Amino acid sequence: MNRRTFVILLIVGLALLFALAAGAWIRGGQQAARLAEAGPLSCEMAQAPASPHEGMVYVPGGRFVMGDTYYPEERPLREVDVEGFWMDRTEVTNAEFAAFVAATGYVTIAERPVDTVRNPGLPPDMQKPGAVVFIMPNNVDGSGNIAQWWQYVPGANWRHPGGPGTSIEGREHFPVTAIAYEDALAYARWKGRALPTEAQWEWASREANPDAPNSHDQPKQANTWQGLFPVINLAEDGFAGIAPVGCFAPNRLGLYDMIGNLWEWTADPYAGAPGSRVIKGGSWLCAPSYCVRYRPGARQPQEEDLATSHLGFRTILVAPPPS
Ligand SMILES: [Ca+2]
Ligand SMILES: [Ca+2]
Repeated sequence: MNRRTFVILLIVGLALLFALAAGAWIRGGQQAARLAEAGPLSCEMAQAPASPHEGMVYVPGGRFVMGDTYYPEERPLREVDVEGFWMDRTEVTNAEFAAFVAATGYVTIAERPVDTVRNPGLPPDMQKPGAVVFIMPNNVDGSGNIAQWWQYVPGANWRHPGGPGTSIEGREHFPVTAIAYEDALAYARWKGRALPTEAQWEWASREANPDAPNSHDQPKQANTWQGLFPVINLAEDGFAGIAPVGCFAPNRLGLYDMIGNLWEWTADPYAGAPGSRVIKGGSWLCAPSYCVRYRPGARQPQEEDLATSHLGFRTILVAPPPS
């Protein structure tokens, strides 16, 4: 083979490879889009165990090693004691949050006028009520700038999770999103409950078992992101977006979606990030290529007053164990 033939073959080979990759990319995108539109509106969950506290399961107390070693913010590993408590089986749903709003007339942070005195210098869009929404980009520039896939959308809130023109009609069994910390707290108090501390949340996610396996692998039984985040969403777990609650197997305590689907608020302030709380569990946007936070020990700060489309919550109740 002479040099010219080699170059021609090389070019043809590269072109073929490119075409195959582009084809896979487009097919992946098409499949993800179809799944997002055609996914189930609810999932069959195991019969709820008899419980004196509706929708909750008991998490026995114990001592465990809290934290992890994958990202710096998970350290140090430390021994922690947790008393027993009750916890919602699932993330709080749109239907549950709607019942709270119907009963109280509560208006969420994302629906209220923005306090431009307390937050001077905001760009015009952010001076309007709204929430931060994930919008899948066609490509990214490799800078890691999250503004390429997160956008502040005026008019986005729990009733219109993607902004004006979107709704939660038919999505009663989906977890509520666009919920700021104060909103989650208001719901919990209305129910006579509380938000979990980070330790309570992590212990429950570890199945109240100090020896629970602590894999860093992407879990199979959770709604996370397969493919190159944020441009290729293969949705191999069946969900290209948020899933209804309870679509994946529960953990041994009977808790669903403790890992993945939506991040969840905890009551703990995030040290070093004033005005932020710890969120736990990772979300449908966590991928091996980005955000390996589909683990009990993973954590992230979140501004209390910023509603986003990958964050929800569940409540707890400190009460005697089942008899
Ligand atoms: Ca998924
Ligand atoms: Ca979750």
